[in-house]
Amino acid sequence: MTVTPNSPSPHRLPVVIVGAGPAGLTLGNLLRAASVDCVVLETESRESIERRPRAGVLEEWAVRGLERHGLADNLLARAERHTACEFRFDGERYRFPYHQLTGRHHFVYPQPLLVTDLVREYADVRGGDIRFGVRDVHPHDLDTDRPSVSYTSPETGERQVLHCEFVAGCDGARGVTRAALPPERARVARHDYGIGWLALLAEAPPSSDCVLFGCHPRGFAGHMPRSPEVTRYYLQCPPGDDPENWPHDRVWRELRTRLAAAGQPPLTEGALIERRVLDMHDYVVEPMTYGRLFLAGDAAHLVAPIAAKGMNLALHDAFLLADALVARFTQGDPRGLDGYERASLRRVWDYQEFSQWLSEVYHGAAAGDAFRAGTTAARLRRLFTSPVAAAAFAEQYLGTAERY
Ligand code: RFL
Repeated sequence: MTVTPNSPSPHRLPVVIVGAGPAGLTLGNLLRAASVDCVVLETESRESIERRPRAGVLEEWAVRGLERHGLADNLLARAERHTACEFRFDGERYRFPYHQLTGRHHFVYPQPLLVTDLVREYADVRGGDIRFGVRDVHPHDLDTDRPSVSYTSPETGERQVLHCEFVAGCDGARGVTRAALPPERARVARHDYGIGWLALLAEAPPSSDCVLFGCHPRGFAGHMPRSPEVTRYYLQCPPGDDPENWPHDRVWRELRTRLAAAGQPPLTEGALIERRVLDMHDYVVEPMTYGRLFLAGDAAHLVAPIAAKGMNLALHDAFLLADALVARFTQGDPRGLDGYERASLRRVWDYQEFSQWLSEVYHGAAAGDAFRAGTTAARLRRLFTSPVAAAAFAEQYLGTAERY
């Protein structure tokens, strides 16, 4: 397909995309490929979004979706395939071979690498217009058929206005587009877990070939390989805890205790290059659409990193919204846009429910409640004694249900 470059000063753009994370960049690439003109606005610099460490686990359907649109060449060449995860509890290890059960696997590819690939493809290969470092972004007139987005240019300090037909709000959990929903129309369904996770990145090779979940009376610990040099770890901690309370020695002592399993070699330690506390919570904003505004990704729904689902949901929205906008612009067909929210939220709520379920598995042993500790242990045992329970878990963990 021939792709024309964006015109230098488009009069009325089909789409303005606010935010250059996985959702906004995937949407931008798909629109460019279908010759639907758009501009992406991003508050950070290119270097900053290409370095921001976050997710790493991608589900197979999401990778296949990127591949179908020519966006997965590097990913397929470099990502690791994960075929199992391991629970550690009562001092033993229990390997859960999900590939053996389902024929499916996870891809592990750090989010900064995916973002780097998507920016390069959008800006350098497909000639897309992306404006970094913009400030004070505001959407306007969303409930009319002539919306616009204004921002302050970092080069000139002047206000610029982009007139458009649709606005895609892909600006993440701290963006501005969600706030454009009138409060009387918006409902934010929120769930607080009442726990914190100390999220760590260690300059250390993984200590196992797979993801490890330590379900320990002192609290949850997680081990997530990211690359041969870097490993993500998590430690359950009080919500709002200060990362300064977690010096190097304390971190590694807790990780060793909570991830201990008979006969296993000690963890490979390394310098901690990221240390931040996440207050674990989920939310879903409804409606996800308002007039000419369509929210996508974390702007619309956040799922705590318990089950590694957030980036996958951001990509799911981008695929749906791109298909819907392309159908609207190329065939005048509005049905995709009309059904966008419903199609997105079915998977979103399913993943939210799974995260809640899995949270109890991770955190129940440390709840300080003998009853919850007992039911958590039963949940864990069931995964390794009941093939039906194992199959159901694998389907949810991998996001492979036939219908949502
Ligand atoms: P993003 O990635 O937050 O991108 C939003 C972009 O919008 C910009 N922005 C604005 N731009 C213009 N105007 C404004 N007013 C703006 N305000 C903000 C931001 O600078 C940013 O560039 O949202 P998106 O695209 O919806 O993608 C969501 C994912 O990033 C997120 O769900 C995942 O990172 C969640 N997540 C994980 N998801 C997975 O699927 N698998 C994982 O393994 C996984 N691990 C994680 C995670 C999130 C984590 N944190 C930090 C909460 C691990 C962690 C530690």
